[in-house]
This record gives sequence, C-alpha cells and structure tokens, in this order.
Amino acid sequence: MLTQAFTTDTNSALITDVRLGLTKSGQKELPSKYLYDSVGSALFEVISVLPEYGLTRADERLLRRYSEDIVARLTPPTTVAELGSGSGKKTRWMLEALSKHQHVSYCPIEISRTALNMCERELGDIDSVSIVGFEREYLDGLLEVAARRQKREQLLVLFLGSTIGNFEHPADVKFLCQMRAILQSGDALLLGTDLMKPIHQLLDAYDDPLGVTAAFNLNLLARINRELDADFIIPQFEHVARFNQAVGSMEMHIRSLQKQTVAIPTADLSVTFLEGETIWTESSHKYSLGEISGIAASAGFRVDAQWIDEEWPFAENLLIAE
Ligand code: AVJ
Repeated sequence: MLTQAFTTDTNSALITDVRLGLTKSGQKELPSKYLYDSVGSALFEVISVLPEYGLTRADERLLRRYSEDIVARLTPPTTVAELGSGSGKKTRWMLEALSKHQHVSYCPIEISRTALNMCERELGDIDSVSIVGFEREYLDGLLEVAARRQKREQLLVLFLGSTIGNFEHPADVKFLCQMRAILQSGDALLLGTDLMKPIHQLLDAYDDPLGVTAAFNLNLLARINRELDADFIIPQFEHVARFNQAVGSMEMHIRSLQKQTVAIPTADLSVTFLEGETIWTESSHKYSLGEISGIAASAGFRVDAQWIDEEWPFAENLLIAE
C-alpha cells in the first residue's frame, strides 16, 4: 500500500509533463530528464564508453589532468556542490586535489536516490572529504547547500558533462541566472561544455552503430509503458538523431513509423501519431568558446579560466560569480 502511494506521488510530475508534451499542437515533446530512470541511466553508462561518443571521456580526461590547476584558482575553505553527480566517478579527481589542502564538504544533488548511493559508495573512501547527499531538483538542492554553508566558505558548484547543453537556449542562460541568484559574489562554477565539432562525428555519437543510443531514447516510451501503463508498441517507433543547424544543437527525436493511437491510462490520455511524426526528446547544444563567455556574462559570471580537450573538443570553464 505504501509503495503504491509512493509510486503515484513520484509519477505526478511525469504525468503532467507527458500530458503537456504529447498534447501540444505542432512538435510533440518530452523533457530529456525523463530519459534517466534506472534502465536509461544504465544505458547512458554504456554510451559513455562507446568509441563514437567521446564526450564523457573528454570531461574525465580534463578533470584528471587539470584538477590541481583548477583547485589552485579557488580560495579555500571550499564547499563543493555537484548538480547531477551521476556515478561520481569523474568528481574523484577534483575532491582528491581539494582535500590535499583542506577538509572538504561534498554535497551531491541528484533526483535519483540510486545515483546518490552509487556516488557515496564511489567517493566515500577519500580522506578529509565528508559527503552529504541531497535528493532534490538542482536548484532546490543548491538553495539548501547555500543555506548551510559557513560564512567565509567559498561555494564551488560542479555542473559537468555538458548537461547545460540540454537546456535549449535561452533556457541555459535562465538556468545560470537562477544559479547565480543563489550564489554569492566570488563563488565558483565549474561548467563542462561540449564544443562544436564536425557534423558526421556528432551524428555517429548520437546514432551509434550498436543502437545503444537508440535504446536509450526509445526507453522513454518503455518507461511510460511501465510507469503510466501505456501501450506504446516500441518497434513501431524509431530513434532519430539530427543536427539542428539553426541553433547549433544535436537533437534526438522518436519517430512514429505509421499512423497509430496510443493509450496512456494513468495520464488519462490517448495520443494519435501521424506516420513520420516525431517526439522531440533531447537537445544537446554544441558550444563555441565565444558563446560560453557570452552566456556566462549574461548570467553574471566571468570566465576565470578554460581547459580544452583537443582529442574530443570539450571545455571545462571556471566561472566566478561577479
Ligand atoms: C549526458 C547530457 C551529456 O547531451 O550528450 C547521450 C546525453 N544523449 N547521448 C548528451 C546523451 C544522447 C548527454 N548528456
């Protein structure tokens, strides 16, 4: 009984967003955050080791190589908040570098309890680091961390993996502004951003030959089947990856292979798809260096330093709140 109530409660945001997104006139859409249930998160872990998808390895490489340089630019004592810690694997380098000089409080903020547990297990062994996890939406969690920090402490926010790129411009600037409003001047944000690269490389990265990304995308329909009792017939849909030239973003869509009607009883909904019609499930923006300084400045940050991976163009940007 209790489980039932709990499930209903956590589903209410999904129900609202499915209703909104699938009844929209024009382009149907679903928020990309719903790609990450336990199946989707496991599939993303696989994507991140595919040879065609270099993003996660570039991010890790930069943090491994330059953590000491990054830390040298901070002003201790530092409290670290991480938005979307995931497994916590690439955060190790930053925490190890920081904890050489000081005791560190590390506050991962995650909507997934499973991810929080994983990250506590992965990073729990580092001396001089205490971990306090927050099972919250990003900004709610950040508000709590900011409220608890000591007066003279600098807050370092980690927002890695180019998740910022999933906020379709100008939502990226809006999100940075909301973050800035929670921070004090002098606080730091380490922002990971995937950079523009040849389009054929991007198409391979978001439509890999093994079909892992296709499974990752289509799992969204399978999730709605599981959680909202819907009757999507998965083989009647296909994964589409395309580069949207006008905005400079990779997009994932799910395309209906035929005209069909799907029932989603828990959302009290029945949705008709035309043959070839798509649901837009994700945008992943590919930044230029100029754009990064631009969005930082619009949100009240200055770019203190940048580190760039040459193998897979990707940047770690150390931003300081003005
Ligand atoms: C986890 C947000 C960085 O945008 O590239 C991977 C997710 N989507 N393959 C990205 C993703 C398709 C990913 N991020």
